[in-house]
Amino acid sequence: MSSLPNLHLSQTIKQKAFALGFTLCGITSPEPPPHLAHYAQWIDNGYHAEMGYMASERNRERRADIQKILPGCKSVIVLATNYYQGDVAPQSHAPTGKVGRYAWNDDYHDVIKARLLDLVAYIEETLGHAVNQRVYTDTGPILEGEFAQRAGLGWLGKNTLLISPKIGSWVLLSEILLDVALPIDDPITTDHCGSCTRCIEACPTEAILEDERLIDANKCISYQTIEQKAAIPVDLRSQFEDWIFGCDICQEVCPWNTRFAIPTLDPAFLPRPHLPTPELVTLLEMEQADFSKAFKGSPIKRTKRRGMARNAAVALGNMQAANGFAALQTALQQHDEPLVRGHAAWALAQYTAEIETVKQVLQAALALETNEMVLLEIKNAYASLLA
Ligand code: B12
Ligand code: SF4
Ligand code: SF4
Repeated sequence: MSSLPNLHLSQTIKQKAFALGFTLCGITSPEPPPHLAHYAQWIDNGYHAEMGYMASERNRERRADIQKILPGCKSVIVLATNYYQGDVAPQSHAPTGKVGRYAWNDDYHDVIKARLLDLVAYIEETLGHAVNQRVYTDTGPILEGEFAQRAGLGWLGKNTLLISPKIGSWVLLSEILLDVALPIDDPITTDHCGSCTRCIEACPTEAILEDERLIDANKCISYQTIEQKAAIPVDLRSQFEDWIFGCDICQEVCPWNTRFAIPTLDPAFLPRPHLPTPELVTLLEMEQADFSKAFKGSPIKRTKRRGMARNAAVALGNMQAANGFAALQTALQQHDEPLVRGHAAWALAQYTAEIETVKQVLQAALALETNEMVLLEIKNAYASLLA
């Protein structure tokens, strides 16, 4: 089988990829990505926030040259998986938060990695020998968007995401680095964003830097609700609306999605019950055992119980949800995590219609609280009511 012409091999790899559930597949060379200067600028300006793994010397070198990941790499198979599920209405009358679409289902890292390994097994079977390879889906030191663009899957939009002219940007990227030379596909070199700036205008925190074509992660709701382990900066909280895990605004407004997104039929990407819009009070009050059970195998476990309770408190404050008030008051008095008590104080101060009650609640908490960080949050929340 090793005498198969490689053009035929690349076609059969693509057919197999589609059979395994991948939506798009292209092949590119392992040459360094051309926009490394943008990546360096992103790091140098601190736009990576606290994501130290994006800035380490070792990972910078590997992103600049994937031969450092797989010496002898001859081609890169780039795959995209459609996860668009169509619209899902909230399933509860209680106040609910919004979760980024990519996290409505089982953790895609597990789902896609298994499929990548199946594709590698197919390649080895077809060639009749083992290959040297690495598989990644958001898990490796690779500028995935650059390789996807070069493999002809789409272009990188002003929101910095890979947009396929066929189905838009609701896709997850993955790659197989291979020591087998394969014919490479033509890149998509046209910037189909044109004069559109909808994502930039819609981003509530102005995280999209138009001129640099980069995201400032410090300002991005996705970063703050998922990766941020400490307090969310006070000046950003009121702009999060009801987003509690990730953010899809810059994709929801993109005309390439409103026109071309196709709902997936892939069972692995269908939403878990109640996940697109979970109840905020439930999240705020969840004990560890319930959190672990509810989010087993879900991307949501990344933010941990305390991160999710923190995010739920912020969303309840932004909504000034009537039946959230008592839960926030209890959280301020009793939650075992100082992070959650502090954000509950901020959230209560957003209930401008209840200003006198909130003052009393905050004063009472001030008398009992011992944690320095929470005390500061309570004092700031109280001061904001006097302003
Ligand atoms: C770190 C990270 C984040 C950070 C920072 C995001 C960012 N844009 O930098 C945070 C936590 C904020 C984040 C959020 C999200 N992420 Co994220 N994230 C990543 C990760 C791990 C690295 C991204 C990166 O390298 N950033 C560094 C900067 C410098 O890169 P960049 O913004 O892409 O900029 C490049 C281009 O703009 C390019 N460039 C500039 N000018 C030009 C011109 C041309 C012509 C070209 C080709 C390139 C180019 O230069 C830069 C260097 O290559 C990737 C996985 C990976 N390994 O690539 C996933 C990834 C980008 N994320 C993904 C997703 C789904 C999301 C969210 C939608 C999740 C959510 N719902 O909340 C949001 C979207 C936010 C957004 N608009 O970017 C997907 C995107 C899929 C797609 N369609 O592109 C990826 C690819 C993961 C995956 N395997 O599918 N993410
Ligand atoms: S994910 Fe949300 S906060 Fe981040 S850049 Fe897009 S619209 Fe802005
Ligand atoms: S909203 Fe407009 S500018 Fe933003 S990524 Fe989509 S097409 Fe490009």
